[in-house]
Amino acid sequence: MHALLLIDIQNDFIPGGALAVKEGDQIVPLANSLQKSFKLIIATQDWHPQNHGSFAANQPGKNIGEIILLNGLDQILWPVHCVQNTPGAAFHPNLKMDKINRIFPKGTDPEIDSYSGFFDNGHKKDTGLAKYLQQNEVNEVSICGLATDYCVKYTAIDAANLGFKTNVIIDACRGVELNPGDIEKAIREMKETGVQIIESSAVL
Ligand code: VGL
Ligand code: ZN
Repeated sequence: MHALLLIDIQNDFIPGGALAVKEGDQIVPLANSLQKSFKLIIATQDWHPQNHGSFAANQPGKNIGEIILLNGLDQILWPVHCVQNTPGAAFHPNLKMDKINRIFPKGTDPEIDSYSGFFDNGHKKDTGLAKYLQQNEVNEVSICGLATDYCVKYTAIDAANLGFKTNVIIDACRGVELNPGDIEKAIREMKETGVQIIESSAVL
């Protein structure tokens, strides 16, 4: 079984949102068309409590973009985003939802961030996604969504390391690019882990 993973296609990552990814909205039509090629479709949802430690607003004297230690792990401080049950955390209104089999929330523990759809950033707790894929006899995953250099990258690297044949549909992803070159670097790191970088035309 080959599953499609839609990563964090949420309002806060779309232009106008709290942590807007440039051209983030442009992937939505592709994410919808891609669904026609898959029988198993999974979405991840960044789903933070208001007091999440990755929010600069919760770290007195610290600014967005600064790196702090959060429970022993380097943590980039982000604007308040994807707070549970707020419009920013909702999926993009044009994202086709009726064929999505399961949604995996992540980033729910205020003490640790979770870029990957599989594990938190310390690899201490898992979301249940790996088990769900195994139960559905998935051996291959194709990944698209937001953001290339964070949640897409970490999800893809975990998938490859878990033994899934892993593809990232790169034209159906957009990145944050906090520093110039971050997207290229993410692509390099994914390739080094055995992730295949493909175009949607190879699937559609
Ligand atoms: C993400 C930063 C913080 C992402 C989530 O979805 O790539 N990036 N939280
Ligand atoms: Zn987040």
